[in-house]
Amino acid sequence: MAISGFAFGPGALKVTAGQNVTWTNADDTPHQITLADGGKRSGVMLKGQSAMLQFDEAGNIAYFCGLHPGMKGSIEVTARN
Ligand SMILES: [Cu+2]
Repeated sequence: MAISGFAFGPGALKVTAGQNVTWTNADDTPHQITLADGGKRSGVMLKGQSAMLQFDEAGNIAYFCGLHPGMKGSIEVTARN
């Protein structure tokens, strides 16, 4: 996943339960992934840095940037077969 221009790309992502998602910050400004349900947050990513979160349970995950709450994204986690 890219973070560029104060946006997550792609804004909506589908993964299978158990998968990791990695974000890499291309902006000069730091960003941080914060799950909207309050469960997990990443470290702050400076330019060029990455952060990874693992999603073990199926469901729709909404997240935002902890430093810029107007930056929003979502991940659809589907159950493993
Ligand atoms: Cu941000």
